[in-house]
Amino acid sequence: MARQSPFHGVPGLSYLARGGWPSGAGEALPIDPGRNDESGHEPLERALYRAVFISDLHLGTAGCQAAPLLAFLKHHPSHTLYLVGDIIDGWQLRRKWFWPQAHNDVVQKLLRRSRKGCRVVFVPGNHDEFARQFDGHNFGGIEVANEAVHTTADGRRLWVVHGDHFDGVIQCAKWLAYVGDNAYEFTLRMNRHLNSLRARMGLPYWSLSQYLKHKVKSALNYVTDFERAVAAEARARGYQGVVCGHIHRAEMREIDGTLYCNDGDWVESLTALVEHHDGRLELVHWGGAHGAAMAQRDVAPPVAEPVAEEQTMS
Ligand SMILES: [Mn+2]
Repeated sequence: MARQSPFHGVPGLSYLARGGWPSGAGEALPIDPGRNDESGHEPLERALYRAVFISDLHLGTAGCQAAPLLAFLKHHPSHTLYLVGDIIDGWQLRRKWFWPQAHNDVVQKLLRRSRKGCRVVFVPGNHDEFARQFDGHNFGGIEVANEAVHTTADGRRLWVVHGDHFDGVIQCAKWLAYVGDNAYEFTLRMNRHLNSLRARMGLPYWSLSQYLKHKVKSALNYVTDFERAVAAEARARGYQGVVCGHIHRAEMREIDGTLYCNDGDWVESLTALVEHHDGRLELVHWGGAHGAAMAQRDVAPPVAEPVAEEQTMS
């Protein structure tokens, strides 16, 4: 039976094709890329990327940036797509049902991508831990795996895991309370009000911002500890690197000889990790700054700009 291209009819691709589709394929899109599995079986035709990793979409919350995410997915077809946890926010949905059409569109897009031949692997996180009981099962073609191993085109084995298990290891699960620029700016405004009130009450100045700076610093220590702990575990398990999410902080660097990649999130930073066909890994930030992405999402599709290029592995 004839199978269509996995990206047949996806408008974003013709946009990319105009921008210079490799090997002069023009509007003719790849047909049946096949499955890119651990057996080393290479797809017959090329999608734009060998693999794409995204995490922390938090579908089901108002914070989820579904529109830029849909635009990103359109423009980043791949042979394999890893969903590295916190895709659907079961914690929030239990509290309050929030499911706009755009969130449905994301789920539909993921299912459609799988139907059209892209291998989609869902590695559940803590916010969608309900899915962990389905380890090894398959839903609409989407494989559920509590952890996965991705082998890059240049033969490196990367451990793919959400990362929440390391919260316990570093004993600081409350980090989220202290990060986020918006919350920080808000507290700086609060500081002014607080101190004008204190002045009227005859109390001395007390710096909320100093206090919070200290808190932010401990949050940064948390991030570093998290990164080191995850990389050390990957190394102990014999992998050359790790891809995770969870802390909403995109990063790619070597830690003691192990490649640490965090694909970021789709709440604030709008970042993803992509693997090129030669095995080169790259962090992409959709549409530059968050504000720019918000401004552009209803106008022209932004072009993802690389935010970090991988250091050569020793
Ligand atoms: Mn998480």
